[in-house]
Amino acid sequence: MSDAAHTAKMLSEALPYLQRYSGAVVVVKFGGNAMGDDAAMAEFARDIVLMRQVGVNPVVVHGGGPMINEMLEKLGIKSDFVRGKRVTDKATVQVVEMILSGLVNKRIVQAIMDAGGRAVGISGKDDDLMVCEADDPELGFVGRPVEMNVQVLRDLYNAGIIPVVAPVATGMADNETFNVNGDTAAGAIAGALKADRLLLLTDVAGVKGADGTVMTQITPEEIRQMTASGIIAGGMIPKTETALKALEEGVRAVTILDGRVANACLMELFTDHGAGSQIRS
Ligand code: X2W
Repeated sequence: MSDAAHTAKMLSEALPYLQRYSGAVVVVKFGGNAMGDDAAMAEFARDIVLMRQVGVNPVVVHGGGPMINEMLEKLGIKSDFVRGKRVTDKATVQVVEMILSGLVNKRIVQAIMDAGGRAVGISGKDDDLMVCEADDPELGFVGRPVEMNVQVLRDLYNAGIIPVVAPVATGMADNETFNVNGDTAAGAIAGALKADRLLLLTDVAGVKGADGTVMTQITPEEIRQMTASGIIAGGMIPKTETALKALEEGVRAVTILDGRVANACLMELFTDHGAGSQIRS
């Protein structure tokens, strides 16, 4: 088959998926480990703009852990993680906000604009999108979302603008800033929007079962059993916990997938094969 015929066939095969997701709200968590170089960033942005072009309402929520680490190191600030979350003191939270709301957020906004889309970068502070309490006294200024005000996101996507959200939030008291785990923030936003899909883009292929291969479909019950038996461990735990919570809050399906794979989001939404591990009841 010629290249042109192949491309036309692919587009034709995508029709049922394009129809299914027209008007859908898809929250995409773009983790720092999935970001890669400028070419990978440009490709991610193209996928997001394509989603928007075919009538999906994408909402991007990003991380940036490795970029925060790099700046903390430059500044000589030591940083520890407890149960997958960064212990965050006053000096650290300032660096987190600078890097996430500044550097990383604007890099993604710029990439989406370069791909021909419209994007506006905000953080959980803007319009009180995500109001937090301290998650755990041991972690300092790490926030747990307690109040979500997602109308600003609807206003943006209804106007044709792709929201890009940094996981930094306001506290209940004045002048508090919280560092929120990116997966937690994406799950809370997807739950509050009752999104059709939450895609968690990371640097592993998905959730591995007892035999070490990636499971393509998993139920919440299987996740609970695999966590209890230690098959799901380490950095995967915050992701699967986020997935279960988002499903409870009304998200239809959550997929954990490798964001470094070319066109990961498109493969997941618009092909028979999908990508990564999809969790749904
Ligand atoms: C994260 C926020 C960034 C993040 C941090 O300080 O690294 C907490 O751990 P990735 O790239 O998605 O890991 N916050 C509380 O989640 O980045």
